[in-house]
Amino acid sequence: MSSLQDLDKALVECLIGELNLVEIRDTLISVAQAAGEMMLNADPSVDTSETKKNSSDRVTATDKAVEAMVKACLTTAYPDFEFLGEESFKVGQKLSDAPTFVCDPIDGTLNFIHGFPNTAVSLALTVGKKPVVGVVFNPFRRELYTAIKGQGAFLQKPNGTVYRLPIRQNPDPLTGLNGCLVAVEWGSERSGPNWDLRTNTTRKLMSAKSAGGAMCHSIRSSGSAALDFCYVAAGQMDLFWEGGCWIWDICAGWIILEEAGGLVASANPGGWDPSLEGRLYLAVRGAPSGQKKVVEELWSCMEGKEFVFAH
Ligand code: LIP
Repeated sequence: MSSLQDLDKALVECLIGELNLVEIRDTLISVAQAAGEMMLNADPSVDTSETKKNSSDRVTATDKAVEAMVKACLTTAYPDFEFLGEESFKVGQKLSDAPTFVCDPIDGTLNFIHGFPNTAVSLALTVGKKPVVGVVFNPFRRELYTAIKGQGAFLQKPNGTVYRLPIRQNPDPLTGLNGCLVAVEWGSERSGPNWDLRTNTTRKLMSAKSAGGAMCHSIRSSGSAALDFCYVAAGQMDLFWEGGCWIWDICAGWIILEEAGGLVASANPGGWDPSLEGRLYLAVRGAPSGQKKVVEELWSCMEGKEFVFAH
């Protein structure tokens, strides 16, 4: 690493050191719980939701109201921090090195609209373009995932029991995709080369080895990238692969996964150091061995093709 990069790293570490990350986490938890109440008190429906890019890319008034509440609370409590949210995002907006709150007010909006209880508010803090605090709260299941850089990742269940993640503190090795439960999400882009890559790769993941496939145990699509990252962090899923979702979907889940011993590679082959804003994510659970093996095996299922997305 060059001396300039060392300097940047030292500056970022110094900046992080000046922040009270426990206080920030606790603030994000309080705000997430307030967001959860708004979600539980809402009465969403397909008819009252609006479309974005197409009929499967939807937003509700609750998404917008939750983000407005989150932004008001956090910019009041931390006026010098920046804010990046799904519903107020401007095309071309980029993370700076400054402390920045990253907000997905309702991750799994389609689930929210249809009443499928796999929906969460996802809140994170980044410094130097890296996540340092993450909070993901599913109010329908009352499950709260949290992490602070260097201080571990945790799941609080509805009865108040708190588990350090992964739930099994001595996870099994990863021996190959044929022993894995893989989360994939489908996005809203349903034609073109990205769609073909998504469907062809998923078919290959599921197909028998005799047909050239990976014969994974199965795939799951929960509808929320934020919760998929948390399920991988908990060790309940082995991998999560998606290209096309956004920084707000995964930022909190990213630090929760890292603090649970997991790693994030790119959804495209060969990317071992993906950026938060790259829209290309392959999350792998913590394991004593085999993480890189299953990453490379999944990449081989893409048969030399790659996702291409605008930023
Ligand atoms: C969703 C993501 C999911 C993706 C969906 C959607 P939203 O986020 O969590 O991974 O496949 O298209 O973007 O829009 O519900 O916040």
